[in-house]
Amino acid sequence: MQENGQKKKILYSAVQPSGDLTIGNYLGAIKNWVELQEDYECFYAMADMHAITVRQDPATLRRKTLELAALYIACGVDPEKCTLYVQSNVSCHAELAWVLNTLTYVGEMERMTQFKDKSAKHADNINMGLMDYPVLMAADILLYQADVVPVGFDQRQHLEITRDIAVRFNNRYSPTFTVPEAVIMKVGAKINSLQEPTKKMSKSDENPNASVYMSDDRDAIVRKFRRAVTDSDSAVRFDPENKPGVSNLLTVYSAFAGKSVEEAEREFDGKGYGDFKAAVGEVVADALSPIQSEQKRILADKGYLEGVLAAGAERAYRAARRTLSKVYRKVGFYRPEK
Ligand code: ATP
Ligand code: LTN
Repeated sequence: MQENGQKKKILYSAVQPSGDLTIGNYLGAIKNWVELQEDYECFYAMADMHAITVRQDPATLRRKTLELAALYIACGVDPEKCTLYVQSNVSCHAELAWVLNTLTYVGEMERMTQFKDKSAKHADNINMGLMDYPVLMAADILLYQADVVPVGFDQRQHLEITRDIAVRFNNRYSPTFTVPEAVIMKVGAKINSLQEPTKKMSKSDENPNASVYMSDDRDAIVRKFRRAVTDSDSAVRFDPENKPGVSNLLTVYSAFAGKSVEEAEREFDGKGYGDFKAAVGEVVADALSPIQSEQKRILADKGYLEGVLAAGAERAYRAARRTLSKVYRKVGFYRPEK
């Protein structure tokens, strides 16, 4: 309940515990979650069921799931205010995805940009799960009747298909799902690679210099920004079309320093790329260092983290089950009275 007695709107988001998170994941998603948690009833998941659509080492996946939970909390997600849980702990996700599959067309899934990209990248493992990924994501969101879903720019298409599936179900049966809105921030929704600044920064990039990881130490951070690809002119000016490298660094700097891009441009007016890149490295390292120590502290407290995730799974299950029971009734699944 809000102070004015109105029910809070519902927010849902998730990140896959695959690989090490980059500052793109942080700026595009998690940083905004922290800002939004005061105003919404929030559900934040570790999407391990999505992660296995590409091959994962089991022990690593389990470890990364806990590390991701600790990272959410270290970034400021408050488990007292939000429901934080592991996707596979709530069986309703897979169950709703099955029903939604029957309202989704193969052609639609084949056209998804991420499916095409990941199929090209993992040509030896184009599995059904990879293709069905957006339907599972729709199930995640619709189970909780989410009003808003804060994600980075690359997830926009998945949100569109989620809305289509929700409307389709509501029309075929009767109003059941809230049709969610994507929340894509103006700054930080697409952080690009430091080596190929027209491509998104990705946690699965093979070149370690292309991405800054949330776990990188100060030396690595400063070094990666120093080596970031820029153009040959030397003005620190925001112009994504002609100066993608510098513009990407200005976005990173302004997001971490809490300044507007214009302010950042003024600050580096007349200074060369060397000074600018060093300043970006410092501001990012200063921001990440307390998050890293906090994550380490939380991970060492196994009992605490387990308690948070057990309570989160239970709360999530209760909300999800309510929606799933409604869905099963509407599609005509028989259930014995006793
Ligand atoms: P992968 O590269 O392994 O496919 P990913 O880095 O895209 O993974 P996800 O778990 O798919 O990571 O995404 C988690 C969240 O981070 C999503 O909301 C996504 O939109 C956001 N995100 C990912 N990369 C960026 C980026 N470069 N800039 C801004 N947001 C991003
Ligand atoms: N596919 C998302 C992760 C994700 C997600 C979700 C995001 C899984 N389920 C539900 C928002 C809502 C990604 O960011 N790659």
